Amino acid sequence: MKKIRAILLVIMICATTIIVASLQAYAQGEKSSNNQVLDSEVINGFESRKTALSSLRLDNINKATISQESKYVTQGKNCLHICPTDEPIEEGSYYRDSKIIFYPSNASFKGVEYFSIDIYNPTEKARTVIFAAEAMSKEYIVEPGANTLWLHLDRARLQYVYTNTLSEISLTIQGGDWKMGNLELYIDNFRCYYADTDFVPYTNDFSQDVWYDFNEECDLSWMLAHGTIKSVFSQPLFSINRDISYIKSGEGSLRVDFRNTIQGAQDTRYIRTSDNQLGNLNSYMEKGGEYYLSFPVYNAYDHEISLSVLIFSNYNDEVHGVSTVIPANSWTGDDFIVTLKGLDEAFSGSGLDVKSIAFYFDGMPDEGTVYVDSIGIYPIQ
Ligand SMILES: [Ca+2]
Ligand SMILES: [Ca+2]
Repeated sequence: MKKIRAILLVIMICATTIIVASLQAYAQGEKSSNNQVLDSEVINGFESRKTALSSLRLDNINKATISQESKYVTQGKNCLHICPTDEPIEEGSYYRDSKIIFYPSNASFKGVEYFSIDIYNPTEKARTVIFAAEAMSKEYIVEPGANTLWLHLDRARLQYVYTNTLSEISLTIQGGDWKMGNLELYIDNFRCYYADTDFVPYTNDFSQDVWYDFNEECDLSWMLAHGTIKSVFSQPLFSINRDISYIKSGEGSLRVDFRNTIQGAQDTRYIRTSDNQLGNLNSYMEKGGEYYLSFPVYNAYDHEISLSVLIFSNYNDEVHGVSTVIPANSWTGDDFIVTLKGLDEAFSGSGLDVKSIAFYFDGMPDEGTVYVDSIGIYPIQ
């Protein structure tokens, strides 16, 4: 029995050593990929007010200063201290989201695989923040005390990173009720980590009849929130769904979570395809035009909702549209289509230069989910 205890003790000590070693590596800001420690570079260490602030833009942040408090510094001697909310404007009021935009200038972004940033929250309330680089963004809860946020760049999605044109990286702190108390954060050690792996550039094949089947994570790159977005924390959230209950074709569908603002107001219920990322409709007209556009949508709300699908021309006009009502927990009907000939008429024979297809949902003040299975063009049987 003693022997077993001794063995267990050795195992426990070994396990603890491994955990401590990993935590130390983590605390030192190292990031490994395939067990290799990646090279990293400090993008902003907030060492002097001049260097820290010359590469930043602060929106809605009343106070940003350089702090020397060693408790909060994780790199060099100084860090950035921000207080987006000094005092409430009036009882019951909310303060807005606060955004810090970094304009990186001292690092090449060729091959960047991760960004990281250390945030110390000296208050007792957890805060919600979004760390974003172009189309890649992630929501985090910043707990009281020390936090390190890691943003993984899906380089297949962000091919343009390789042209070094990553124009801004941002950290947005969610606004809230002033009763939550003062918002105060310390930020330091904003770093990028270079990749040691290759990636396969992603392209969408628009020569096929199904332009989007939402089978790949990369397909998320081609859909956007549309209309006036009230907050990044409540804009529509896109993800690839794998639950076959909400798939009509292929292996995935686009899941869209519609959300409300922290004050309970409805954020935009509109989404659309990226500009000029569709197949060539004129080529289908040349083949006789006996085709239709199809875009099955599932309503996962427990009540009926309305949907209008609008086709935008290159001149940004809503040229053509169709509307329907989708019952609770149902797909749009098979007749919810746009015929190519109908579209051609709407374009008055000037050529089918379609810029974007937009989905305008309506009748859902509450938060909920819809799924878009695919967007494609099919021959009329
Ligand atoms: Ca520093
Ligand atoms: Ca699909």
